[in-house]
Amino acid sequence: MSPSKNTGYLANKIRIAALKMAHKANSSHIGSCLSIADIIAVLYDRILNVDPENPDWPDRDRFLLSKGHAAPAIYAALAEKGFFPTKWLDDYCVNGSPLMEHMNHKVPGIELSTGSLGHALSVGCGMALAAKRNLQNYRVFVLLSDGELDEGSNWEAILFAAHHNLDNLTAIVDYNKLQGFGTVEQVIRLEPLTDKWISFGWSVAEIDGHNHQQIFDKLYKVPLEKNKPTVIIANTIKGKGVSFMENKLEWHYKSPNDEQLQIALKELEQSGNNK
Ligand SMILES: Cc1ncc(C[n+]2csc(CCOP(=O)(O)OP(=O)(O)O)c2C)c(N)n1
Ligand SMILES: [Mg+2]
Repeated sequence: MSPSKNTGYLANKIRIAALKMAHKANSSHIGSCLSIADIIAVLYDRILNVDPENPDWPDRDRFLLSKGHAAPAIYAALAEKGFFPTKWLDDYCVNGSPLMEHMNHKVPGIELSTGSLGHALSVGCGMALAAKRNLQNYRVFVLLSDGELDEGSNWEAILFAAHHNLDNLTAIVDYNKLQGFGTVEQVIRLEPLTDKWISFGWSVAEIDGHNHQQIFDKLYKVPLEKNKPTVIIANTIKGKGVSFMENKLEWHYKSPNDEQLQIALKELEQSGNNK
């Protein structure tokens, strides 16, 4: 199996929409959105079993964005998949719009409001355990950031998931090696990250988080081992796809001005549907 030919197009759409939202709202976190655009495109293309016509369907897969500051990437994907009209994206961060700066569960297709880092993996554990106890077949996917792993609550959830054999739970770590105020290595080092998850009883795979085939190959096969939760450590580049934003700390908080937006859009248009 392969990802569909649509994922390159979808990832590009997500990047373009997120840039426009950040520019118009003068908001932060564009680097964080660009970092996960490829993972989100593959997830919403063929991995997540969700239905835009029936977003609360009880057996749907659950997707939680723990790094809720990257909400525009999810809003863009949901609009593109038909959960709500694309026009809503124009009102990102506008008073009264459901598209709040961080993830808002009142938006169709969003399971959990996030933005305060460190919470969604615990919620995901509860959802996964509930599925087991209620004999439901849905899966739970939680996308975490690397800086977020500094929060101790994650490590409680990591212990809990392994203890309860939650093989219907998959964590994905957006390992872009940058946080808000420095590199992960400078702030609190995570290495050896793979060994840490293994020692906590998880099944681990490491991938290039911008390679659609690699993202698909692992996500399509989860759980990677029976009775164990899975974590995919996705090596990524913060700001990926816009040359002057790639791997630059400042684009965690900065918003593109008119000229920067035009340059960024041009670059993305030229790269086009190339995955
Ligand atoms: C509990 C909590 N503390 C602090 C913040 C402020 N904050 C927003 S993003 C961020 C760090 C971003 O780095 P990382 O977690 O690696 O996310 P990335 O954008 O690189 O994916 C911080 C500290 C927050 N949202 N929640
Ligand atoms: Mg990071």
